Amino acid sequence: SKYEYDIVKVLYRSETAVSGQKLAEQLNISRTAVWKAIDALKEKGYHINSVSNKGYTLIQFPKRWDAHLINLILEDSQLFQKGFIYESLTSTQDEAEKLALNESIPFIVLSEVQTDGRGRFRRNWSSLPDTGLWMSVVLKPDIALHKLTTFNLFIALALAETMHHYYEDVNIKWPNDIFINDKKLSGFLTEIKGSQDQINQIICGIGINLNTEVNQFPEALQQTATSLSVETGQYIDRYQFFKLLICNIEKYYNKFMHSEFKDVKSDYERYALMFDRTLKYTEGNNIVYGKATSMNEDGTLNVTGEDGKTYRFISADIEL
Ligand code: BTX
Repeated sequence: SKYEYDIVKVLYRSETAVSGQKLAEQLNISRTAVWKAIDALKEKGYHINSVSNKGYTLIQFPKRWDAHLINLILEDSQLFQKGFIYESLTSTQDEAEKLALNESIPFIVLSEVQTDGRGRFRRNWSSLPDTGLWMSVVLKPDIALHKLTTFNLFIALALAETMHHYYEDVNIKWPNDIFINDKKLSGFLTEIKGSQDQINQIICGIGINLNTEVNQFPEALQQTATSLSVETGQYIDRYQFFKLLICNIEKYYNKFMHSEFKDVKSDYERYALMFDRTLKYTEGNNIVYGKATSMNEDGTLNVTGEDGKTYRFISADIEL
């Protein structure tokens, strides 16, 4: 019925159970209409708890992304005004770029499936339905190009902090990935628009495996990829995750705009997985096996190579 979304909205906003009586009064409908709508919502995959004498509580959102719900959550965001939700896209990056032509304020794009999801250097990003979060975040800052170099560092912190809420030992693989137990849980990439040395648009594409089972991953990824549900042993409510993620992106985007990397460097280093172990670093044609020793205040990484030389990487590809 047309009241379903109104009921969801009231339950979502309420911290305590809401009685059928109160819902009926608030929406100016009959108790029967309330029961019917609640039943229909349960049918659609909402977990709604009903306790006699107390009322209804929204326990869990349905599985699929829904534009109403995403925009309901975004009502609490100071940064993002709108969410564009799709069943299937080639890549949320492509769609975000098109939409950005007509939007002057930050927004997000989510798709249930990506048929041509991409990673860095045109690599493929596996984006199955229901299991993950495939999102592009469009930001409209007005910043000098040199400031952009730290953007990825702040985004990595937003992601790591969100996942840390679900799992204790989360790691950042500098500069673009989140790992748990040495397996890839998430990756992101940043595409920009601007002129000369000024940036006025950032499109950050974020991919996170949430409820993927190991055997659902393409075979080539089964040894190297993981999901939050595999690691925690729990089903992840994608809406609750989304809500927390948006909150953290907002928090770290503000930090990016108003402070410097050195202010969060120690937080970053606590998450980082590169220290005290030999890894393979590729930057351009340069391949180095070495151990990261420290980070610099500009976010670059110091690595001592097996050849004894010291390297300072700006953005290397790291293999475990
Ligand atoms: P990346 O180049 O670091 O990672 C791509 C590599 O990661 C692939 O070559 C593959 O080995 C591995 N991989 C592919 N899919 C997965 C997966 N689901 N889980 C774990 N490992 C995987 C990282 O690039 C940036 C990825 C950004 C993805 C988002 S999704 C929303 C947005 N739209 C889009 O097309 N890309 C971004």
